Amino acid sequence: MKRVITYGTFDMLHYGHINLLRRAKELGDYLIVALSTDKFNSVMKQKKCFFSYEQRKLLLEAIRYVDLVIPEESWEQKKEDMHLYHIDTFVIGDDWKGKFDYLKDEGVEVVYLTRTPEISTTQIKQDLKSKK
Ligand code: C2G
Repeated sequence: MKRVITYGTFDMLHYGHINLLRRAKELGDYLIVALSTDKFNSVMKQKKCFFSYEQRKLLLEAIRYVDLVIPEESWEQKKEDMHLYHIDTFVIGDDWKGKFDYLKDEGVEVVYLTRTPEISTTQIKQDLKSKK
């Protein structure tokens, strides 16, 4: 049972997120998503979410590729998570390329997947604003 993990905010879920999650699941048998909490988003990522953690969690749990959703509360938890959840592969979009290579030292494979172009939560918000 190959276990894969990814991390993110996943606000205003869109097809870019789904493309990432589908490809992440293709890398193994069990996919864990560490979902940024509201506090982590606002304090550490300076992100203001449209949906709350509970709402974003509900959406992610409805996706066929996702097997478990856990909270992401700090930048530092990844190292421990690799052992706590017996992870084989860490995967994230290539906008983070190189940033998590240190996790290889924990014995996991680190994979950066290409982002889906032209779609982002920020873009959706901007488009909605301009369409008023
Ligand atoms: N993503 C993608 N294509 C897009 C938009 C997002 O592949 N058009 C990917 C991102 O690369 C990321 C995941 O979808 O792997 C979630 O995106 P965000 O919610 O924006 O995640 P981010 O804020 O980058 O959080 O500790 C890591 C951070 O929590 C990552």
